[in-house]
Amino acid sequence: MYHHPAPRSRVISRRALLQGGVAAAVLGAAGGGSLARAAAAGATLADGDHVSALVIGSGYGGAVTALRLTQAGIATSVVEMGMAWNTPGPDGKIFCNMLRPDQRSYWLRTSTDQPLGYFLGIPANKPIGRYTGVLDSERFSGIRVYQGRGVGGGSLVNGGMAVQPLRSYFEEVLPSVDPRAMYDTYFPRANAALGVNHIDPAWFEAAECYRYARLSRNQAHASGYRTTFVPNVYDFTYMAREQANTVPRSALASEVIYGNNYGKRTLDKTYLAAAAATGRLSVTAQHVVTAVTPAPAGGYAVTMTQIGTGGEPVAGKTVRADRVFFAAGSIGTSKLLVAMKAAGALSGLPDAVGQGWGNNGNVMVARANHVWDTTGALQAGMPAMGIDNWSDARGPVFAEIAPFPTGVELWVSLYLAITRNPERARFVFDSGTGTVGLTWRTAQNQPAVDAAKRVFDAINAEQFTVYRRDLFGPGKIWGDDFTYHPLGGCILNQATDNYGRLPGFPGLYVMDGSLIPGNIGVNPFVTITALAERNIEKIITTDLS
Ligand code: FAE
Repeated sequence: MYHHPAPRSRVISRRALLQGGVAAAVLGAAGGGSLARAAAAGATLADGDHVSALVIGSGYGGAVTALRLTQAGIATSVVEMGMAWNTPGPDGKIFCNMLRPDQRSYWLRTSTDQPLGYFLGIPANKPIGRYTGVLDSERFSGIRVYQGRGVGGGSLVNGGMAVQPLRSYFEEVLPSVDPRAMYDTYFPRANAALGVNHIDPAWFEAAECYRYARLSRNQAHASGYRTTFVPNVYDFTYMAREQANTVPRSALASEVIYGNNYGKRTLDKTYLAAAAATGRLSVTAQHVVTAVTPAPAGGYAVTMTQIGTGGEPVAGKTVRADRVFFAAGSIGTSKLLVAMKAAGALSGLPDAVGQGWGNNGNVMVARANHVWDTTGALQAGMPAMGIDNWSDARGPVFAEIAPFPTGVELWVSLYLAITRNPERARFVFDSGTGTVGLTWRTAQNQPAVDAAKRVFDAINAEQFTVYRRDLFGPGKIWGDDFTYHPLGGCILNQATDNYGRLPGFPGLYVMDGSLIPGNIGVNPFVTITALAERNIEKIITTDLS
């Protein structure tokens, strides 16, 4: 067992929170005892509590909401289904790496479900213990959706790439949002609070761990494509010390999608730590919200199940909240709202709820290099460069140059392409099973494959190289049946008003990636963060003061 069991009483939970991720992170970030005391001020929710603001989910939307509400003087309770990742396991690490995945890697699975599930066409997944691990690969009929689970949401597992969308595309995707305010105020605010930093180009040119990126860049340039550096929330100065072997390695030790033990500025170290420092935050981990209904006494009744590390129910609780902020991610928020609408609990929600979901045009692909084109055995897990072919009218592509950090030379160049895929799906309640499904079919990702194929066919032709056909399935070139970037399902100014308010239900708000219409052209968390900053500012000034 790597983590203390879920708290059972307010007294224990206070102590748990003191030891907990947020407090530890605050201490780690600022070294201040007063901040630790502030974090301890919030206790885990108990059955029958009445709170002023409850936030469902602790990813980007939830963390922004928690910080700005607490700063405005409002006591805020965050409920998170995943664990507070703060206690080292027997190996002394909080997270496991990608080469030796154990129970900490996946959310309630008995084997890993790697994005690259094969090697030489042979299944590469490994058995693991069933545990509330940090990465969920949630399976719908036509797509697997990867999501972070834990206090910090997707920030715990993602590649840290912090990219602002092209302004013209942002204006097209979210036409009801004032772009000037976004680009002058909210993107800069988000980047600052997230701790976004830029790689030193001179260091990049020399670093062994980015040999793979330089090779892909040079090959892209030879075919006439532009590349661009990608900012990140991973501390590049820490990475330089990793390369110099003066600190414990994380990005250089095959740590990414199952968590980073060092170097990454995850939300528990940034937004949530700052919220805890106000003394007005409580974080209730390992609690799954299952229902939100209008409460007879006013506000909303939020029903949740406390779970143990095997996913087993430990206790049921209902809390009354004056205001509820849905920040459970595109999938989590959409599923909850669609289920509540179908159950009649929130039957007046607009029909647009559950619509407009997209995969951000994600598709992965790998190329096989010539033996003299080495990618390096040591590869930084944090991508730092992308191929920018977004201006191609025949099929825009922004392809990050992804690592394949196995620790040995494999001559593989890997890419995650973000394309402009117009296909959309919707969430549907199945009254037979009581679950919510997603209508996405794998074939809907063909536009993404077509756009990426144009770029990588050209690079292969120029380099006299071929695609790898063994990593996504036997004979399968395209990783087209999963996404890291679920977006939409509760679109701004359609399912909500222009600031995330759910019409007809005063005090209900949507704050996360479900607001974004399916495709934003770049990695999405900076946009999710900045949009949440914009919306919560409006909500605080107009609804809460
Ligand atoms: P999210 O961060 O998913 O937070 C939602 C939280 O709600 C999660 O912690 C859930 O556990 C929790 N939750 C869900 N349902 C419930 C419930 N019923 N009760 C209680 N809690 C619940 O949402 N994006 C980038 O911009 N750059 C990258 O480099 C990048 N790399 C990625 C790599 C991987 C492997 C993955 C999976 C994602 C990556 N992303 C990246 C996507 C990014 O992490 C994602 O867009 C954001 O995390 C979404 O933020 P939200 O606030 O919408």
